[in-house]
Amino acid sequence: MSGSNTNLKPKTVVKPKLEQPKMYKVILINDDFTPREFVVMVLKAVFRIGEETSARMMMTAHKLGSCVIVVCTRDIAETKAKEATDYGKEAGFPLMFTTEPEE
Ligand code: TYC
Repeated sequence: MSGSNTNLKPKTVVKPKLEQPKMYKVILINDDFTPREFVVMVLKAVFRIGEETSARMMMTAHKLGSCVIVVCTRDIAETKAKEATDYGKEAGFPLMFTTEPEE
């Protein structure tokens, strides 16, 4: 009889796993020439970080050599790092921001 052997068991549902995009750190590198206030200004302007946090991040880089500023997608990290580095370059300072993949 037609339909008598219809399999009513639900098929295994394969839920596709959405891959999380790899995240990248934007890192502020210390140097001996860029004025502290200039570094703080760049952090505020490019990364929209408040005065106090910017000052704290600048001092971390100043004392330890570097400081992670943000973690975001590769595209945004590279764009922001270039924009911030260019700010320094235009003003004649060796201010440097780099990017690296998060562990
Ligand atoms: N070290 C610089 C100075 O003493 C200030 C500075 C801090 C520069 C952090 C870069 O990422 C930096 N003028």
